[in-house]
Amino acid sequence: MQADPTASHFVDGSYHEDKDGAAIEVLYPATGKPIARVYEATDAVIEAALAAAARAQSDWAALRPVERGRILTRAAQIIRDRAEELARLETLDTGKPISETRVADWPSGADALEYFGGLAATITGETIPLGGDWAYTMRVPHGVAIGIGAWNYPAQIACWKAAPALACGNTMVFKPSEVTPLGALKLAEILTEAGAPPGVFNVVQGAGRVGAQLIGDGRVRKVSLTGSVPTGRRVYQAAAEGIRHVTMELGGKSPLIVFADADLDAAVGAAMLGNFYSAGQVCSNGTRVFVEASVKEDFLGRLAKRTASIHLGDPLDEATTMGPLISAAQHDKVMGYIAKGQAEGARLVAGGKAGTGWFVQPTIFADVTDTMTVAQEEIFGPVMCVLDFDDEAEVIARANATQFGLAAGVFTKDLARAHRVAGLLQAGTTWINTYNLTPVEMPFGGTKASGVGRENGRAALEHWTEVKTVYVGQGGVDAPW
Ligand code: TXE
Repeated sequence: MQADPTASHFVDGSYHEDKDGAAIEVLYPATGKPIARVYEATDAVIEAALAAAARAQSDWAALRPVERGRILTRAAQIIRDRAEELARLETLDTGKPISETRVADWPSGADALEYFGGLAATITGETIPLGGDWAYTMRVPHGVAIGIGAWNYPAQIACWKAAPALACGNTMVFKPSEVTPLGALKLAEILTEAGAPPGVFNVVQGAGRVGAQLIGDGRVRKVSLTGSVPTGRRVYQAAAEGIRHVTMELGGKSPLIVFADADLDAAVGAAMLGNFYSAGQVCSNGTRVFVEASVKEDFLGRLAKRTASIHLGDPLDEATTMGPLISAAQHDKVMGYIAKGQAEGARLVAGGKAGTGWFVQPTIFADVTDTMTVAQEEIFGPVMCVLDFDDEAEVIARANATQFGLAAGVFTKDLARAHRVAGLLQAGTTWINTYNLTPVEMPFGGTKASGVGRENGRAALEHWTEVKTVYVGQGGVDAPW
C-alpha cells in the first residue's frame, strides 16, 4: 500500500520537491509499515514558502471579500466531490477507521471552508461619532500567518486554520505534524484548483525545528498552533519575541459530570464518544468522568456492556469502530499510563491490554481518585477514568482543580442545575446533555493552560484580523500654540 504525494511540499501554487531535507517515512498506524515518504523542508523550501506567502498577501487582501469567499466555498465543494478518496487518505495517514474519516475529518474541514467563505464578505468595522469629527475602524488581516498542526485531526486542523485565515485576507504557511503530512497537501491542491492564487496557502513538511524556524521569521505576524501544552509554551514564547499574535489549541483533561437524574444511556454514549472516538486521541475528550455515587454501579455496568461491542480492526474495514494509536511512541505512552493506573489502585473495569501492533483496548478505570496520575495528566488514548462524587459544589471544585480548561460536560435533567454548573466550570466549551460536538458555527478553544484565542464561529474572525482605526477630522485644527 502506497500513498506517496506528488511531492513533499506545496509552495507558490504548485507541488514542490527538495530531497536534500531529511526523509520522513509516513507509517500506516494499522500495520506500522511505510506508505509514503516526504522530505523535511530545507532552508530553501522554508524561504520559498515564506516569500510566496509574503508576495501573495497584499493582492489577496485586496480582493473583494466575496471573491475570496467564493474560492473557499468552491474548495468545500471539491472536498465533498472527492470525499471517498480523501477519507481513505486520512485513514492511511492517521489509522482512524474509515467509518470516522468519512463523517468527521474532511467533512468538518469542508464545513469550515463553506462557513468562513460565507462570512468573508461580512467582516466589517464600525463608525464612531465624535461630535463633528468621527472615526471608523476596519478589521484588517495580520498578514503572513503560520499554521502548525497536530497529528490527531490533520485535515480538519488544516482547514480550521486555513479557512478563517484566508477569509480574512491572510496568507499562510502551514506545517502539518511530521507524523501525518499527507492531508494538508491535498488541501493546498484543492484550494489552488478552487482558484486560490499562488502563495496564498503553502505547505511545508518537518518537525519542531521547521516549525520554530517558520515562527521566528520577521515576515510572520500570526501563529496558530494545535498541539500539546509544552509545545504551546515554546511556540508562544517564540512568537512573543516578534510580538506576534497567537492562537493556541492545546491539551485537556476535561470533566464530564453525570448527575443521578441524568439519562444514563445518553451519558454512557457521551462518555464513550468522549473517550474512545479516534482511539481517544482528541484534545477535548471528557477523560475524567465524574458519576454521582448513587448511580455509579448502574453507569459502570451499562458502560462495560457497550464498550465490549467496540470492534478493533483494519481501519479500512467498514465494520471497524476503533483503530490503532498513531505511533509506537503513543502506544507505549498510553500503556504506561494504564500500568500506572493499576499500580496506583484504580479498578480496571474493561480493557487494559495492548492489541497487536499499535492497538490498545478501550480501557475503563473506576474508583479513580483526583490525585492519581491517570486523573491528572492527558493520556491521549482510549482510557476513561470514572470518579465518584456526592454533591454539586464538591464536583465543581474537583472538576476545576486542574491546570487545563479546554472543555467540560454536564448530564442532568434539571434545567437550572445544568446552566448553573455550566456557568461555574472553567472550560472554553461546555456541553449540556451531549459531548464533543464541535460544529464550525460555534467558537472552540480553551482557557487556562488549554489555550489562547478561539477557532470557529464568528469569534475566530477576531483572531485572524486586527482593528485599524481611522480618525476623520472635519473642522480646523485647534492647536494651543
Ligand atoms: O505534539 P506536539 P506531538 C499530546 C499527546 C502526544 C503529545 C506529543 O499526548 O503524545 O502531545 O505529541 C510542532 N516550534 N498531544 O509531539 O509536540 C510539531 O511538529 C514549532 C495533544 O505530536 O505538541 C507538530 O506539528 N512547532 C494535542 C505540532 O507542533 C513545533 C495534540 C504539535 O506537536 C515545535 C497533539 C516548536 N518548538 C499532541 N515543537 C491535543 N491535546 O490536541 C513541535 N512543534
